[in-house]
Amino acid sequence: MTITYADKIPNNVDLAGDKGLQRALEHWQPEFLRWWTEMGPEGSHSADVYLRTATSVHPSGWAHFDYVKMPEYRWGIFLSPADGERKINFGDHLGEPVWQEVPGEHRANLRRIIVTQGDTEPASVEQQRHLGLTCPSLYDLRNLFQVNVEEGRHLWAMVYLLHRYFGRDGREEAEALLQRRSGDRDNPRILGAFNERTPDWLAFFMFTYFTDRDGKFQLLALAESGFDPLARTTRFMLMEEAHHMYVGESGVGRVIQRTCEVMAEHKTDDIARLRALGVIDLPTIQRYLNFHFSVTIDLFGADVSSNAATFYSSGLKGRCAETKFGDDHLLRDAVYPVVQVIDGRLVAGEAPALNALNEKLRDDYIKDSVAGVERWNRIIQKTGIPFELTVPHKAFNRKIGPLAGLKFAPDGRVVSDSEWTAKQREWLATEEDRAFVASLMGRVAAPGAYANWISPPTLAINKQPSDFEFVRFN
Ligand code: BYC
Ligand code: FE
Ligand code: FE
Repeated sequence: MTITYADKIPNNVDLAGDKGLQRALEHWQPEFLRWWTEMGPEGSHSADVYLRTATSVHPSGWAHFDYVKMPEYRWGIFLSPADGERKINFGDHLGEPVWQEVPGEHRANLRRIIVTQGDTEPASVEQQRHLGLTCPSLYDLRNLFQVNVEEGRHLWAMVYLLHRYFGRDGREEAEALLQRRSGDRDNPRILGAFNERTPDWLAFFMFTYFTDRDGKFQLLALAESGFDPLARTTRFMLMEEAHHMYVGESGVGRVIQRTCEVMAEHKTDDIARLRALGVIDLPTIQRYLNFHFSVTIDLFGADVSSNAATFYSSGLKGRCAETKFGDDHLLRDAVYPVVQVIDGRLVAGEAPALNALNEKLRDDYIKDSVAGVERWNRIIQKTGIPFELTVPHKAFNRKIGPLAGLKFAPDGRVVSDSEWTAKQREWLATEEDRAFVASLMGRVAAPGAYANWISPPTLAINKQPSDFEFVRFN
């Protein structure tokens, strides 16, 4: 299970033992680097960045920290250790040994899941590529770059599976992953949220809090897969994912902290005044939150989905923490609550649990998201400011599933088109909000200095002081 760093492509899958595969991946590697040079973080290529690199796949001590030029980052293929006894824990193949090769009858679905997962990784790097130019500190810049290189590695993780297990069409899909572009009209990324812009740092922190958390839950579901190489690769990805969500949660928390300090100091909640003082008012933070939350919960797919049922029954994608459920793991007779719209009203309904697995995962996700928002509220409470952030109702601003196209307030009330038009500006970040936030985004790149709109961090990276030179420009 040790990682071979002597190879051109670092790995713990004995790549050297499969010359054909090694050659194919070594052919893809320069294409990946071309993509990174063109679409990776702008203006970053010659900087030395204090990054962590995986040195072992074991939960303890897998990271090594050092200065790296990002194009020289050792992207590689790391799978969590195999468990020789592992059985399929759900669906029609329940109790059978996990698959080490792709079962023919599930090949197309498996490839589609891997491609969809893989597509989000470079998409997020593309979405974030301009942010380095407006970093609020070297600490934050380094965190952005860390997230970016690891999303690049997540792409490698999926490309390995495509090359190793899907032959020629896998190689073609791996190439297409470098050709689609976030937001491109002709060749966009596959899922909606990955074609939105991430134009400023508040959007970045919201994205890593909310959207990387979709990554966590999808990866948890794939970590249950009966296709063992997918389960093992997603298990290792989850270890990297934790840091991405931390960047988001602490980032938004520091923005809130700073705003509340200025509110308390100047005894004001006047938005114009706070904006003039150079901090982001809490209602604007709420509108950003509403946007990122609603766009992200769309990523779980339709509430009732025959695809989801098929993925589960065929053993490809489980529930988050599948083995913790005390039920039959077949779900043939079970039901699950879903919301329905009847005569323009939201009504509690029910669907076969097998078909409602997207909704189940979305609900798991919502619970996890709400917990962090509560932690943000505690930051506000501690400063004595009477304001509470809330997570909108899951019907709000949906574009996928039966709620799409209907109009709901953040509290879940059905609203008329005219009320939506009148209130939308209170509910979702407006062009004006975004222009204001953009106006704060100057570049702060001296060690130990922080932009006025964000508090310094409270936790160190690898025990380094907060005025550490996390990025050295050359
Ligand atoms: N946008 O039956 P349904 C991450 C399509 S994030 C556009 O409900 P299904 C990361 C759908 O494809 C984790 N289209 O779909 C985070 C289908 O199309 P067709 C990413 C959408 O298949 C931050 C149709 O609508 N991983 O890692 O049950 C930074 C019917 O829908 C969307 C995964 O997603 C959408 N939002 O569910 C970096 C895991 N939603 O067949 C990285 C793999 C649905 O009609 N993916 N559609 O043409 C899956 O498991 C499933 O594809 C989904 C969709 C859960 C996403
Ligand atoms: Fe990722
Ligand atoms: Fe991530």
